[in-house]
Amino acid sequence: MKRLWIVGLAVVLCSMMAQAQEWFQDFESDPLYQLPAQWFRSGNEDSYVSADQSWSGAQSFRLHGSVGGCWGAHVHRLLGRKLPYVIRMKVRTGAERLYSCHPDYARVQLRVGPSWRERGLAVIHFTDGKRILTRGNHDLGSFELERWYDVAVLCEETADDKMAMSYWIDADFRGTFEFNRWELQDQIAWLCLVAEEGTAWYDDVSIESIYDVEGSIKIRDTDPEELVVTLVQRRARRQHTVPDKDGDYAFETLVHPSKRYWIVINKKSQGLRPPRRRLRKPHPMPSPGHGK
Ligand SMILES: [Ca+2]
Repeated sequence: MKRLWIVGLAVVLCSMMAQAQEWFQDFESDPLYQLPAQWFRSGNEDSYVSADQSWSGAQSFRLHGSVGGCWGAHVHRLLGRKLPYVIRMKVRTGAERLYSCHPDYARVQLRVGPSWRERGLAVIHFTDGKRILTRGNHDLGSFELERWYDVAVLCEETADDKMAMSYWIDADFRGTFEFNRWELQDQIAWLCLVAEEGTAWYDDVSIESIYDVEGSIKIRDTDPEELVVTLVQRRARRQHTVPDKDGDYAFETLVHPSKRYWIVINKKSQGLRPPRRRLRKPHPMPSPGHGK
C-alpha cells in the first residue's frame, strides 16, 4: 500500500476538501516597525516588521537579541494544529560577534505558551560557530552569515510514541532524528522564533499539515498554473516535480511501493525562489534515519 505524506494548500483527497496549509505569513501586509498580526513578544522586545532585508517582497520579521547581554528576542504564534506538521521558513542571520550566555543567532522552538519562560523544545538553531544544529545538537552543516536559508522541518510522532524531526536546508535533506517522548508533547501549541543574540530575520513562515493518502490527488480552488507539486522521498534526497494536467497530479509512476514519500505543494510566488548559493558540502553529514 502506498503511503504518501501530503503537504500543501487546498487539496482534494477522496473527494474531501482538506486545508493543508495551516498558515503562511510573508509580512508584506503587516505595518512596518510594528509587531506583525498574530504574533506575541517576550524577552527583548526589539522585534518588528522591517524593510531592511527580505526573502519575498520587500519586508520580513526582524528580531534582535541584546549583544553580550543574555536578553534574546522571542516572538510567538499559535501553531494551529497538533503533530504532525512541517515548519517552514526563510531565515537570515546578522554578522555581529556574539559573546553572551546563549550565543545563537537564530533559534526556532516549540512551546506550551507564548513566552520564553514557558517550557518548550528546540527545533533548530544557528550558532555563533556558524553551525546549524538540530534538537539534540546533531550537526546539519555550516552556514554563512548574512545569507538567507530555506528551512523545512517535518515534526511527527512515530509509531512507538516518540517524536521525530526531519530537516531540509535549501531543499537539501539533512537527516531524520528521533527523540524520546517529551512529557508535555501533547501541550505544544506555539511556534517560537528567536534571535538569542544579534540579529535574525525571518520571512515566508508557514505551518503545513500532513496527510496520509493513497493514489493521485486533485487540487482545486487555486490556479494550477500557479502551483508546483514536488514529490519528496522521505529520508532521502530524491525529489521529483509531479506532472500536472489541469489540476490533476498523478504520482503513481514516480513512487516505489516500499518507500515513503510526502508531497510539497507550493505557489510559484511562495518560497520557490532558488537559493542564491548552495551550501558547500555539509560536514559532517548526519546519517538519515538516525536512531530509527
Ligand atoms: Ca516578505
